[in-house]
Amino acid sequence: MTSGHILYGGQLSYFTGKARAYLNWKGVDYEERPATRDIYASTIIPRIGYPMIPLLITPDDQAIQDTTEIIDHFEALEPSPSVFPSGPKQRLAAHLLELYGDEWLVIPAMHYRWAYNSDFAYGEFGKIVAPNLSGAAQFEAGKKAAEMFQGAVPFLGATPEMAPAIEASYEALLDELNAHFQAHDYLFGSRPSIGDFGLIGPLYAHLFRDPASGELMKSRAPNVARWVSRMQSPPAPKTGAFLDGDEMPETLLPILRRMMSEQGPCLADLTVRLAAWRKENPDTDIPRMIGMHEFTVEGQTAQRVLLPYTQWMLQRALDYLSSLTGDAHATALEFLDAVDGRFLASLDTPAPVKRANHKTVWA
Ligand SMILES: N[C@@H](CCC(=O)N[C@@H](CS)C(=O)NCC(=O)O)C(=O)O
Repeated sequence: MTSGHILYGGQLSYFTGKARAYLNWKGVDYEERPATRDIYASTIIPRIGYPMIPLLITPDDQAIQDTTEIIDHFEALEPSPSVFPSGPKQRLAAHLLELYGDEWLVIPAMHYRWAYNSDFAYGEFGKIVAPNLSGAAQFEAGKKAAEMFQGAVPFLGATPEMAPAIEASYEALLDELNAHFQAHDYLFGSRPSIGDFGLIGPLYAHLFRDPASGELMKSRAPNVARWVSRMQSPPAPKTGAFLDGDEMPETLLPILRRMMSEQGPCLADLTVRLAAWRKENPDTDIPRMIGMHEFTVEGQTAQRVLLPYTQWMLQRALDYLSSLTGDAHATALEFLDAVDGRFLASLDTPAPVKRANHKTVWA
């Protein structure tokens, strides 16, 4: 693997945790550097046009923002060992769990960070944005920088009214994951998949490293905490195998059912709302968000943002599903039936999107 990559990010960041876990497992030679205020101004904004981390700079000076695109980049350079399982059930489930980790578990991640760990988070933001300050001045700089993230929390659906439902769902998810990681090192055996990398985003920086959340995880779900450590510092990079025969561990089924019952209706609604938005706004660039819609967790309903980017990640799973034929397709449908996800097989995306130049654009 080529040397000399730079990853700009931070320990406190959801998506840096995902990229770091992947780069460490894939054996990429890289150096992680903090995304300080100066780096945002000198590198991140000039290279991609907006403030977002992590940003990977390759030795030939390509800038890649977006963890899925970073992973695709290295998987194309070195296809084996792959983080994409080859069995249809495992691969489809892996794509879906990336979508769940990236685009849905942001709800408990943000809730727990800002409800229980805000002082820790301000301090951590301070260390990154103002490394030359110290004490109260650094804390205040961190608090200021954190306001943008904190301001987004209600839009993501993590409102005080939703807190009991979010916590009930997350605690049940921890129990389900704990049962799974009792028997398996990773989601599909002894090798991490794209699904593991999706889940590590929320489950590392926010739900493991933030102290109050880490205590909850370690006491309630120690096998999950061990998986998080294994993901961040893989004991044996580039090794391991997916379970033989496209086996789908029974312990993953409740997790996928939870995803389908919570995120599923929002995914279906997004495809409809995005198509309607395009009709009303022909020839317009796709904005980051196109409105709000209802979501329900544990019987509690609130509103959250509609993000076109989410459809891009959904399309990756749907495109994979529609590439399957014959027995492989039938097997994938049986798997979807088993997790109450059959609706995905007939889900249309009338306004498909793709990624180009760090943006989500019409396909
Ligand atoms: N889909 C992107 C998401 C990256 C992302 O949301 N990064 C956060 C930090 S973990 C950020 O910089 N957010 C700034 C913002 O949302 O404006 C990826 O996979 O890299």
